[in-house]
This record gives sequence, structure tokens and C-alpha cells, in this order.
Amino acid sequence: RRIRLIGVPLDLGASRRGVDMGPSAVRVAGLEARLEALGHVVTDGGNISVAIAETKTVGEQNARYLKEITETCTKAAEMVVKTLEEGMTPVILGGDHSVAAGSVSGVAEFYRRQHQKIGLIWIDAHSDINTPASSPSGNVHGMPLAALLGLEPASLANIFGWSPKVAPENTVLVGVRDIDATEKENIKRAGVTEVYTMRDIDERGMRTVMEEALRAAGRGTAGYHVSLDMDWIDPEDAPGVGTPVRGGATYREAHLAMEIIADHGRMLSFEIVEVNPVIDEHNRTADLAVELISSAFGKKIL
Ligand code: DIR
Ligand code: MN
Ligand code: MN
Ligand code: MN
Repeated sequence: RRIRLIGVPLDLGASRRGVDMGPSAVRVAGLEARLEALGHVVTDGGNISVAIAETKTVGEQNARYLKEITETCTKAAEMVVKTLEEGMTPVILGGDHSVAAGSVSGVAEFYRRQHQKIGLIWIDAHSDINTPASSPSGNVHGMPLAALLGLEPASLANIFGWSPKVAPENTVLVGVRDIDATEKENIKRAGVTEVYTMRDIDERGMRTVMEEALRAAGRGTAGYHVSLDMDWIDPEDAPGVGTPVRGGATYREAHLAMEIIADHGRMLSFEIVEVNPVIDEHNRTADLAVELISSAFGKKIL
């Protein structure tokens, strides 16, 4: 493939500072060279500009920095459209997960112009489906999926002037284990039924879960965007994330999921978010991110 890396050093959506250094940490871990070693042609598109928190006011407490986040997400979305128009696969490097409101909007806009829908694979410890009204934190990184499904925040839901960006039947959650009570209601309200929790992975195995998830996301769509929050992986292997939660995917489960995605060959775009080098151990979470991206882009053991 021809791949463009797009850094989005956004940390306005999370209360713990440091994920703005995620794109840098992933570059330092050697992403471009590793993808090129697999035979891909990779160009680095640099970073999308992001406001610095200290220079801004938080705005509404129930959706902190929403204005600045919307500006950055809109720029990221435009860059994703441009990348797809040029025949390249976008790989977005976050930043906190609010960036997904931009990247997924870009992919959805590009395919909408060709009268096609997209699917969305959301791999995360969290469901990120709060709205400003339901959020216990006011952090926008807990809201992007709600926006993409046509709930709130409206400014993120309406990037490019239309909504929803993904249909609930083509939206799948994988690996969730920390869902707010308010989010459970929003999952129902949005009509998302393809929710694979860590218990599903424990009981049924990663292989079965991924096959079902990819089938749902791929049904009637051009393919799917993969949004990988590094806090999906157990903190044992991925300690450098914004909001670690015990009981995550193991090292091998994570690779297997990416390998299965590569086998299916229907991934339209990829993003990795929430890498936080400030609390990491010698960049090992970014190193793992690079390994997982490599698996998703076709690296095989044999
Ligand atoms: C929580 C945490 N559900 C919130 N969300 C996180 O603030 O809405 N998402 N950490 O990655
Ligand atoms: Mn290159
Ligand atoms: Mn997330
Ligand atoms: Mn998360």
C-alpha cells in the first residue's frame, strides 16, 4: 500500500496531559521504517495543528475545549479526505481519542461521495459514547463515538455538515471493560448491538470475536476504519496510556486481532490513540503500537 502518516498531537480531550506527545513517541519507535520494511511506500504528512491548553479557556465544563477540538478534528478530517483522494491509506497517530471524530468523518466523507458506507471497528477498554449531558468527566475523548453515531456533541457530529457518519449495525466495539452507566443507555439509544466485551474475548476467544466483528463492520460497506485505543491492551504490556484499566487484551491477543484484520484485507484506514510517553516505561507502549500497526499492515510471523 501507499500510506500517509498523519500526526494529531491532541490532548485537549483528556484530563491527564501527555498524549500530545504520542505521535512523536510512535515516530521515535520507528513506524515509518517498519512499514517500509513490509514493502509499503510511506510518507509522513507531519502533524495537524492543535491548540495548546494553557493558551485557551476550557469553555463549557461538560465538554472541555470542544471548540478547539472541533477545529483540529475538522483539519484532520480534511487531511484524511485528501489522503484517500491521492490513493493513500491514512494512518492517524493520536493524540487522545477525540481525534477519531475527525478521522472517521474524513473516511466517511470520501466514501459518501462514491455513494458508499463505511464500517467502524472501535477497539478500546472504553466505549467513548458519552455526550456532554451524560459525561461524568466533561472530557471529549469519552464522546467521539457518540458524535459519529449522530448523537452529541453536535459540532463533532456535523463535520462536513452531515450526520451520522457510521450506521450502528456497522459499528463494533471490541475489548470494552469500563463503561459508564450513562454510556450503557447511549449504546442502546444509538442502536449499537455489536459490543464484544473482554468477557466475550475470554469465553469465546479472539479469533471468533474478530471474525464476527469484521463481518458486521464489513456488511454492505466499502470496508472499515480501525480505531485502536492503546488502553485496550493490558497495562502490563501498555502502561503508557492516558487511562489504564486492568484486565485488557494480552500481547498475543492484540497481535492476533491485528493479524486477522490484515488477512481480511478490508481496512480502509487505521488510527492509534492515547499513547502517553510521559507515564510510559522507556517508550515500550509506543514500541508495541508500532508492532501492532505492523501486524495490521501485513507483518507475518513466517
Ligand atoms: C470515561 C473515561 N468514560 C469518560 N473515558 C475514557 O470520561 O467519559 N476513554 N478514558 O478513553
Ligand atoms: Mn518514506
Ligand atoms: Mn478511547
Ligand atoms: Mn480507552
